[in-house]
Formats: sequence, structure tokens, C-alpha cells
Amino acid sequence: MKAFKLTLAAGVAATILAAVPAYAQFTERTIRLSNGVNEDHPNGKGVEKLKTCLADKSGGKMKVQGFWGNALGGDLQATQALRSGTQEMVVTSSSPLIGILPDLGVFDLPFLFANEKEADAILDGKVGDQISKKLEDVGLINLAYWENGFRNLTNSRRPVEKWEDFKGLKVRVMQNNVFLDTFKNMGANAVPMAFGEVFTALETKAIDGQENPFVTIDTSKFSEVQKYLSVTRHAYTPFLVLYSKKLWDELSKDEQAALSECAVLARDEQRKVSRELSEASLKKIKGDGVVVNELNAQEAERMREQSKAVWEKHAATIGPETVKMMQDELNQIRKK
Ligand code: TK8
Repeated sequence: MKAFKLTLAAGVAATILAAVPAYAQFTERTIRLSNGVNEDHPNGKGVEKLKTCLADKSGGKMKVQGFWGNALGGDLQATQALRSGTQEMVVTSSSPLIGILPDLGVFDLPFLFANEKEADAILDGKVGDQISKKLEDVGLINLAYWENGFRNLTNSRRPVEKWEDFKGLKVRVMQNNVFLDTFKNMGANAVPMAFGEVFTALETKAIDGQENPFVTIDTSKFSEVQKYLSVTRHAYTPFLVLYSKKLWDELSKDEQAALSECAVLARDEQRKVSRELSEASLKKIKGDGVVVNELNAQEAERMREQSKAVWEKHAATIGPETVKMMQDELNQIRKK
């Protein structure tokens, strides 16, 4: 009886499949997705998840080709390619894109989030949604926020234990005015530079230092060219997972839904791996001979105080409503 029912069910399924071609709403396509980081960064696992999820949903028709280590150009360049419709996807830091959407600068404010939980709640909540809506108006579909993470300073000169130790250090910052002023305000000589140029600039001593999360410091091999790592956690930056609006509008509803769902599924994987790998990366960096120092609570607080001027200076350019929305939402989250 059971066997009979199964045969019957298979027969019905076969008839349906014959009537409607499988995955008719999907077109064979290869989506080019670029990354500034290398494939062993947690983004590698995120992109892997995205690939398998899309293959499942589209019957193998939607493929993703990942590019790593700035192979298709840096964050900003790749994002502009999306806007003009010559590339489908990029996983980019939000920071280099403030020229395209000033509101993104709200994520760059120093010492904004206390921990990952706050970051997730903001990015996956109202603030994240509002920013994504605004990105659409400038030709970019933001499918999800992945994690870049809490940023820490490395340099080749000395351990930074208090903000005065920044004085005179030549530090690469992202191409972003909030970061530029955060470091200038500490007394550093801040140099804006695209990520792809950082390793060589450190190696040739054109700059003394840079700042990034542990996983990026490790997977970009900065340990080879840096002596000190100071755990400053001065900012948390997200990754945007962007799709070209021009090319998005050519997709079927089913393809769009698949991409939206898969980018979020991949987000959970990417964040999980990012958090698991963070401590392991720090251990590796230590193992590579880099001298690591933590800030004591008092000095961390002084750094936070010193950075308040940057908030005041940049609220107007970021957009006062956006900054206020962020503060209100954070207050809500902190009350819970
Ligand atoms: C990689 C960058 C990088 C970022 C930076 O494309 O530029 O320092 O943190 O991870 O987005």
C-alpha cells in the first residue's frame, strides 16, 4: 500500500514537472561578486553559503563567481561598476562609499557599538533598513549586512596604550572623513588609502600602521609587516552585500527573492564564522611574533571621550536625522 502511494505521488509529480518546465522563472546566469579581502577571510564562507543556497533555489541556474583580493578593483571602484551595471555584486565596507551616500558615515562614528549584539540589532533593524532604502536611490540594492567587525590598530613603531601614543604615527585610514578625523583628533598623521595598497605601503614603510579587525589583519598577512597590535576597538564597520540596481531590475521576482533570502542565510553563516575566527586570528597574529597590548579601562574611556569631538563635527554631513535615529535606537536596545 505504501509503495503504491509513493508510486502514485511520483507519477503526479512527474506530470506536474512535465507540464511546467522546472525553474522556469530562473535564467542561467553567472553573478560576478568581488571582495577586497582574501578567500580565507570569513567572507569566503559567506560566499560559499550564498552559492549553495542559490544553486538549491534555482536548480543550479544561478551561479556565483567570487573574486578575491581586489581582483576586480577596490571597494569604491567595484561599487561604481555596480551603479553603471557592468558588475553584479560586491561585498564592500560601507566606509569608502560615503561620497555616494553620506548617511553611511553613521556607522563610522568612533566607539559607536559596545558589542556585536548591538551591531546586529542596529544593522538588522530600523537603521539598517533606512540606509538600505537610501542605497536603492543611488543605484544599489543592499541584500544584507555582513560583518567586518571591531577595528584595532597595528603599527611598526610602538604599542599604543593611551591616545597620546598615536601622536605622529602615520596611519592608513579608509577613504572616509570620519575615520580621517578620528585619527587626526588623536594626533596621528592619517593617510586615506584604498585597501589594496595597504600591504605594500606598510612593507615599504611609506606608512607606519593601519587599522582593521583581527580576521582581516591575519588573512591579509599584515603580521608580516607590522610589529605591534593594540586592541583599541575604536570602531565597528559592517560589510554591505550589494547588487547592481540596474541589473537587479532585469531579474525575475523569483530570482530576486532567491538572492534576498540567500544573502541573509549567508549573513548568519558569515557572522558566525567571523566571530569564531576572531580569537583564533588574534592567537595566530601573536604566534607570528606581533606584540599585542590591551587598553586598560581608564585609557579606553579617555579615548572615547577624546573622540566625542568627531561625532559633533560630522553629525551635520552624515545627516542629523540619521544620527538621531541611530542614537534613539541604541538607547532602546540598551534599555532592554
Ligand atoms: C576590503 C575592505 C577592508 C576594510 C578596509 O575590501 O579597507 O580597511 O576594512 O576590509 O573593505
